Amino acid sequence: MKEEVCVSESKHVVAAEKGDKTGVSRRTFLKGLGAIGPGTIFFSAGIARQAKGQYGPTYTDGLSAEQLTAMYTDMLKIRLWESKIKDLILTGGFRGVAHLYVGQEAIAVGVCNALRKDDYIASNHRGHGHLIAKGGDLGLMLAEITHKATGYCKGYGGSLHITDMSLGILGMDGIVGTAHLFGAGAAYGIKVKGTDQVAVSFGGDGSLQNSFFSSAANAAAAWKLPWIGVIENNAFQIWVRSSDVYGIQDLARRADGYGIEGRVVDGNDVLSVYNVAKYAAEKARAGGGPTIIECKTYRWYDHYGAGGAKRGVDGAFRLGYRSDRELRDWMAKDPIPRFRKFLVNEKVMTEQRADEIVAEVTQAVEDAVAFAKAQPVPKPEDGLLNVFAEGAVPLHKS
Ligand SMILES: Cc1ncc(C[n+]2csc(CCOP(=O)(O)OP(=O)(O)O)c2C)c(N)n1
Ligand SMILES: [Mg+2]
Repeated sequence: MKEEVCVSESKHVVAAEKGDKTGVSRRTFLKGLGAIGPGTIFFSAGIARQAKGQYGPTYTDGLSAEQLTAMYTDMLKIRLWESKIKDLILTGGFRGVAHLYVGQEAIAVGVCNALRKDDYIASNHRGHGHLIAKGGDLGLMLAEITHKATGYCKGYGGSLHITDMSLGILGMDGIVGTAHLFGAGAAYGIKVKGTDQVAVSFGGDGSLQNSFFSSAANAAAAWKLPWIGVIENNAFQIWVRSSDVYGIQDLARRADGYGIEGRVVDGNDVLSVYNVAKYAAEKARAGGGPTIIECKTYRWYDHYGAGGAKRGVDGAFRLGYRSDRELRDWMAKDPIPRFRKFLVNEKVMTEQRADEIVAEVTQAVEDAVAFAKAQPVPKPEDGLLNVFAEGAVPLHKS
């Protein structure tokens, strides 16, 4: 199966490079892409030429050089912003908690770039990356995480509960699996409204373990909802290895039992993730129902916080439940330099431009930190603000 898919892809690329749009249809091709397993490198020069507008629609479906560069920038934003949080935690005085997303950036950026601004995402406890990729503001997010009064949720939510409805961000949630319910629920709302939006939920490999996921998947299948369930298989549920608690290797196979199409993709390859998400979103908009996408990846830090990490150094080592060698092997598959190399090789951007982007994002992160530090903390007397609805009819007449 995997080999067949690769063959049809290369045929398609050759056809596209010749300007021939009659080869493998885009939909068939994208369907095939989703079936390729981790570690497969799909792309060739065709994508860059397409990005420069030399060819008609191919598998990038009009991703411009600007969009590709923006995707690279967003991945860096997640990496540098979260690395800064890790350093702040280690420095002491960081008032908050963080489940770091570092290592998984290609998933959030690949999926969110396949969406429209008015599409919804529902996120989980490891959700900073999802929010940044959907357009979340670095300063407001950091203010919220450090419980400042001007943060996204006025400091009441913290890291696990950031929402921005103007960006279609339905919220993060610390209860494992609930994002799938929120996503499928939003998809039901879309169906009732009759719009062509889609709703995506992000969950880890552990998010398949409870009834939130099964209720969401079952309803989405039965009612053909425009729902995309993204499973970020980062190999662990806290410190429990995923392969120790599942009898199947590809969690996307769970989709079969609900009558949903399941796809497995290399979660460290942003363009592979993008293409599968784009396919799933187009299918959902056209009334084709849900898709479950499993993205194979690895988290670089501990379950939460900065245990095993050092200031200015990537990754958390000597954690006891995983070997340093395993982490180093995954760090060698770092999605960001991999994408940078691709973009430079394909002349989408120069090394110099790539360095400038690193400098710009570094500055943006410093600005976010300065902003968050300068913000006031909530006043104790405001503790009950936003807890009870104001102007509601009283329960009891006095
Ligand atoms: C319903 C529920 N059960 C247990 C927990 C405790 N808990 C928090 S995160 C986590 C592991 C989640 O693993 P996974 O879904 O793979 O996400 P990851 O942390 O790897 O991104 C658990 C068990 C919880 N928050 N909610
Ligand atoms: Mg996990």
